Amino acid sequence: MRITAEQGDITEIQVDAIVNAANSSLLGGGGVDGAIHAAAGPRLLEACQELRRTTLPDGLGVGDAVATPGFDLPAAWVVHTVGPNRHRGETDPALLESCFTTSLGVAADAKSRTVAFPAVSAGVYGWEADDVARVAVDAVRAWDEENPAAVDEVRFVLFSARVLDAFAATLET
Ligand code: AR6
Repeated sequence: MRITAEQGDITEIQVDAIVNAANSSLLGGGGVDGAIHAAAGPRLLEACQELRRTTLPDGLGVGDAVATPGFDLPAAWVVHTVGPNRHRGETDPALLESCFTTSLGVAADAKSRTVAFPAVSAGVYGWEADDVARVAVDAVRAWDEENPAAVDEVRFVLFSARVLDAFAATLET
């Protein structure tokens, strides 16, 4: 698997699946979640509302993931995951690791060969970028070892230069 890091806006990335740092409601929010809903168009919110009415009446759990189409996005799929929120005392790295591994599994089940991730939990949810980078890179590498050739490429698409630096440094180790 090729694993890269770049600075950019994940809503513009041409991959099979982009991952959304959502919240349990799946009904949108700020940050990357707001940007993805704005770029995908209103059908994304309708698809999320449908999930809430059917399979996820209580919302999506922390560390879990679910796919919807990408609608107006260049990406075919959006894989929504919910990162741990440090401000609520969710400090267990296993929860964040699960966001990355579960999202890769959901993306692979949807036949995605290329997947883009943001820095889940590194914004509103208060995790340090260096910690997110370490957990994310280790999780993706471990998932690739367990699922050889299931996904060809993971791109970490980071909004700020500071977060890109954290991921680039981690990828060198
Ligand atoms: N492309 C890539 N990365 C982005 C983009 C973008 N367009 N926009 C922001 N980021 P956050 P969280 C970066 O807060 O910490 C929402 O309200 C951002 O700079 O989006 O998991 C949800 O609804 C940061 O580095 O996600 C939840 O309530 C990273 O994405 C809550 O925020 C994650 O920041 C989730 O918080």
